[in-house]
Amino acid sequence: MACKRGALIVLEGVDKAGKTTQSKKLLQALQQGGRAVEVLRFPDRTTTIGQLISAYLEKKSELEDHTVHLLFSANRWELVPLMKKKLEQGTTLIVDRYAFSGAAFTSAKPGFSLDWCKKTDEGLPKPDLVMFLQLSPAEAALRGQFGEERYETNVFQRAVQQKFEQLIKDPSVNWQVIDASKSVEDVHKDIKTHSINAINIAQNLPLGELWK
Ligand code: ADP
Ligand code: FDM
Repeated sequence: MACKRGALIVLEGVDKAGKTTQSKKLLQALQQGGRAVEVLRFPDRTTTIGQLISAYLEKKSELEDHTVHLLFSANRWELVPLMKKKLEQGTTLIVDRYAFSGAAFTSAKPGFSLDWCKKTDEGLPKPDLVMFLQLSPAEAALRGQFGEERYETNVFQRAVQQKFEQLIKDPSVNWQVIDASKSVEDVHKDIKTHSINAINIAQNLPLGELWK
């Protein structure tokens, strides 16, 4: 019998919403349940393209805005063969940021339409579930100062939040909005429930293409 495919599960949200914390907890919970599962994060700073992005985010280099958008997108496309292989082998992938961050962050810059920003990611493996960790800027501020990286400012993060709110309205994507202001354990419970549901549904469905 052919092996059932893994699910593609994405966590999105503004800075400090808890994506990294929850990715790790979901990984552990699914592993404990005996499932094959791995975490990926974008940008993947380990590749050659990822190193260019990392230097830009750390303000060690300057890149033209369209150029860096294309690099973020290329950084996802270069991982697609590996992602497809793992999903086909039955491994569920938990992804910390994906094309939605790509579109939300670039379109928060002046002169970029959301449509243009989405184009470069059209056709990527479509997530079976995208959980948006919803947290107000005021609550995010209580979780500590912003770091030193590019984009880590209140003004920019608010603009990004508005772009995410537009993206969430797209019914072609299985969005679930998660109240990220709850305790780590309570947020985890919500995320785990949605994820197990998505894994059960995805195993009998072909992998889709995003925004196509
Ligand atoms: P992100 O990856 O979205 O930027 P992190 O998971 O790194 O967010 O969390 C940012 C900070 O907030 C960390 O210090 C983390 O311990 C804390 N944090 C995460 N989730 C919660 C929560 N539900 N309640 C309070 N603090 C949290
Ligand atoms: N980011 C992330 C983008 O601008 N575009 C993208 O496609 C992706 C995946 O890079 F500010 C931004 C979002 C964030 C930064 O930071 C990556 P973390 O701390 O590695 O998530």
